[in-house]
Amino acid sequence: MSLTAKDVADSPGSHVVEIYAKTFCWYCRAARRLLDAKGVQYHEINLGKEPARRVEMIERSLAATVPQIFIHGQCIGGYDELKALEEKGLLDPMLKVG
Ligand SMILES: N[C@@H](CCC(=O)N[C@@H](CS)C(=O)NCC(=O)O)C(=O)O
Repeated sequence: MSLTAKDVADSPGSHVVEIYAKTFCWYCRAARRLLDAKGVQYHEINLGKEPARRVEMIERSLAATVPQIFIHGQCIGGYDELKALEEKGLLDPMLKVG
């Protein structure tokens, strides 16, 4: 099986913000809402549509709950951690680091 350009573009670590999520998940919705309110773009991996990528999420985050959020390829945790970073004023600096 050969990789498409989309496969490469969507490969792990290729977006500044990545979220592994499910459609019917309160914490996923809250995370999207926080990022949307800040105007932050993110790449979402919907495990409902791509269930095989759950293994990838667990390997990268060492966690099995959704959402799992990555910034510059580094796992920051779920919604609670995202919200805590925002409340401490640490999220914006993390998003800017190249
Ligand atoms: N503290 C976590 C809670 C995440 C959580 O409990 N997510 C639920 C879905 S809303 C979950 O993953 N449940 C297990 C599953 O769906 O496999 C966070 O802030 O993200």
